[in-house]
Amino acid sequence: MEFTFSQYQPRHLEIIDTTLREGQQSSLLHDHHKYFFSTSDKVDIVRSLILYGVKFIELFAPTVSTQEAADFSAIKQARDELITQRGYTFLLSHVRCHPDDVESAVKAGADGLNMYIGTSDQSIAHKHGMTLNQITRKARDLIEQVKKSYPHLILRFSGEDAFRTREVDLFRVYDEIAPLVHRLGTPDTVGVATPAFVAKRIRALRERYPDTDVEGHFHDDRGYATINALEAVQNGMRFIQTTLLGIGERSGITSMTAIMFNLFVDKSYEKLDGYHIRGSYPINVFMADKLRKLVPSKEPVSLTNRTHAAGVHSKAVINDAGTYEAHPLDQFGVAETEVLLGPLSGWNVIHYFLHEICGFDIDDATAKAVTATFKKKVYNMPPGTPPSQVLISIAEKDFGLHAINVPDEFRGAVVQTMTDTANAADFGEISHSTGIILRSKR
Ligand code: HCA
Ligand code: CU
Repeated sequence: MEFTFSQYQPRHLEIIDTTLREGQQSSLLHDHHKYFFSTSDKVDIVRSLILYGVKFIELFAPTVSTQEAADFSAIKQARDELITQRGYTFLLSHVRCHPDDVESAVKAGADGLNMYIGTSDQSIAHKHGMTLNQITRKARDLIEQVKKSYPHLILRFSGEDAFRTREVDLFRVYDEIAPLVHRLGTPDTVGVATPAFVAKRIRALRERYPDTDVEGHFHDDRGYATINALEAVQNGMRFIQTTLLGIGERSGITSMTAIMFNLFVDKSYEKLDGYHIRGSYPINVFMADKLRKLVPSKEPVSLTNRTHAAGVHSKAVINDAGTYEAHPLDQFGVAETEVLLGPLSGWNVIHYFLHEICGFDIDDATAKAVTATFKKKVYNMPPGTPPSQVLISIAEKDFGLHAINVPDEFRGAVVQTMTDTANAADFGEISHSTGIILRSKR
């Protein structure tokens, strides 16, 4: 049976993931000589997002390349396989207001179209040269045509560079388009918006178009992608575009788990309805692994925020983790039991643990070899042995790894606690040759 958007009751917050569209425009893919995600990477990413609870996934228009067109059907199949388990997930195609893009998306089986045309002076002068009247007419004619031919599609229209578009200009275009679409986008294409500006703009749009949802997409050029998204959501924006780890063009956009985490801290629990927040750190590690990098230290849902290096801090943390950990990161899966070390750990996690946390001098190839040994031994661990202890022993005894020299004042320091209860009896302390102590759940 066909499922349509009209049967769907949107939640308080709907994440529109654009890791495979905006995210693929990230220079990180080039830095890591990867350039694009493989088909199986894409399928894995889509599956993870669906299991996390995301219901809207944005993809490129199939006209972008033959590879993107081919991948669309692989992604669609992965989506279909999860319908029974997780419900329906809508695949949206990011299209220019151009019939070729629209036709290709419809043919590929997209559930909706995310259409856009630049509306700022900069877009008008340097991108397409159309006047606001021409933009409006072009978008309106195409959308009316699309609605007639494909009434089931979910439609969104964005004035690209909306935050450098004067409010009167945006209204002039949106007044005509709003009655025709489900959502109006407000992309901060070049990352100029401030939280106060976002609040004002979103309130104005909500007031003028009370029957049309607004959608956000905030670039991080000023480091405001998280706070701007939060401000928008708190001012009535229901749909927000994010990517895993916030990857995207230049410094990227809002990270999915960063906004989820902040909503939790702000007690906006109703907005987290239907999302598997405990899967937040696992999905970040998974994405980092796909990018051949570590979860960035600036990512709120990261192990870094549970890592304590300074001796005085560590001492306090031993007494009570709350001294330097104000936030419930364990609820977001930053806990050893969720992700860190076990038979399913990838070599990236093992590398992260041994290099970043234990301070071992270890390269990628050795990390892969250690991982293989660990996976064999971890199944034979006696109950109650922390996996970290097994791993450290493999690194030191089987591979002869040496720790980077740790200055005396930090020896005896606790670098990490991954504790999610206050019961000290649950915790073990592991020392290794660096003289640093890890404190983790037994
Ligand atoms: C782009 C620009 C875009 C579009 C966002 C949107 C932006 O790369 O095409 O469609 O709402 O930041 O404006 O990502
Ligand atoms: Cu963008």
